[in-house]
Amino acid sequence: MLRTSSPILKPIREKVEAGERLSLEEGVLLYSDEVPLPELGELANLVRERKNGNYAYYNINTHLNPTNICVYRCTFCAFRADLRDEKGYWMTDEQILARGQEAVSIGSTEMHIVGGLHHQAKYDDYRRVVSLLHEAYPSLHLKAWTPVEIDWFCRLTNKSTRWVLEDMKQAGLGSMPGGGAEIFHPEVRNKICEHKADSSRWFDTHRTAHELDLRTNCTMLYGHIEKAYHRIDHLIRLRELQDAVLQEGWGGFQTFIPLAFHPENTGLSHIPKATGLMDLRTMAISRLMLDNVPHIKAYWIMLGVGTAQVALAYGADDIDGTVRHELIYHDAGAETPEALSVEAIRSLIEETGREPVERDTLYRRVEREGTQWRAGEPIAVQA
Ligand code: V47
Repeated sequence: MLRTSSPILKPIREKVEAGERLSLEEGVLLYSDEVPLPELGELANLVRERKNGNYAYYNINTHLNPTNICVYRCTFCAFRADLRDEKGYWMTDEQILARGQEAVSIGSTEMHIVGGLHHQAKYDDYRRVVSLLHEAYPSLHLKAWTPVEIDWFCRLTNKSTRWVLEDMKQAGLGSMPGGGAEIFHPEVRNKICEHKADSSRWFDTHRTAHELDLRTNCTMLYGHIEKAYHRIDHLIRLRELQDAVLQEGWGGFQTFIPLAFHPENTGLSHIPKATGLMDLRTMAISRLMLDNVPHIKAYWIMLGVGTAQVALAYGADDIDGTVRHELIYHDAGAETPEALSVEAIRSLIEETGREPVERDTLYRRVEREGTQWRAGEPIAVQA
């Protein structure tokens, strides 16, 4: 039973307590200023603790962006570069392998790989990023490419999504991150990233990945030109795909990550960054709407460490990782550190009263001695 009870939330509170699903209208209502944030947080926390108890997960991970050169010009992106830009780069094999070596030497279990769509690179150049790392460092889980890259690879090869995913899996792909989702509703998507993979391509790719036994994440980019309706529509589309893939008996989405837009150095630099209260509200609403996704991540790089800590009481159960070499948010003005030590991440979780649990990408408990580790049992959560 919850402590507080404002009349506007009464019907929603009753549904959440009974484990019933919230509608689009109810989701939009939760964005109203009349809904008190602490009470919303309390409801989201109820669901969070039902699914994940007192655990707060983190991993030891490293990022790799093989290139920032991109044929697309998404208005929200500060990372991309033109072909002849001074800041444009394509990483050499030596640089990629050095990043893998660095990752393994600090005990990383995961490499998060995404990049631009280089005008002149071939499919094999992208495949090679995965195969090089997988062959040299087979214990490193490669969480790579979004449907935007996969769609591009389909065009480069003239092959199907299934072919590309199967081929990447053979090269060493372990799972897919949640990026490229932005906002699915065409009223917004057509304004912020009109050329890249649309919502149906995004969903087809994840569905195919799930069918091929690849787990994936999902995201939502908020705090730009979208309205509450577009956010809730986005969450419901994700919930529907998850229903469908779980129905098939496939693994589906593991984690949802709400991503606050960072305006610096982007085509939308006039838009102020979302406030901490908006971040917490979106975290809580995400937890309440996505009743079939096991984890909600408070990505500390994007939220800032303080808000990420509070988010662990507003629906989030995961804080991402120690992270190294993150560029997408830092190019867009993020003031968070480049990385956190394991001690720092554990102690910031402990300070919130939660129990830190090191997980691998597939949410198995990590058993470790220094930089050597093995995946233990899956961490039990309620589906
Ligand atoms: O798709 C790009 C977003 C995403 C900006 O799966 C921006 O574990 C804010 O998906 N301001 C990529 N956001 C990052 C991503 C992600 C991050 C952490 C963990 C996982 C995971 C996935 O970043 C893009 C886009 O939505 N983005 N530019 C910006 N200026």
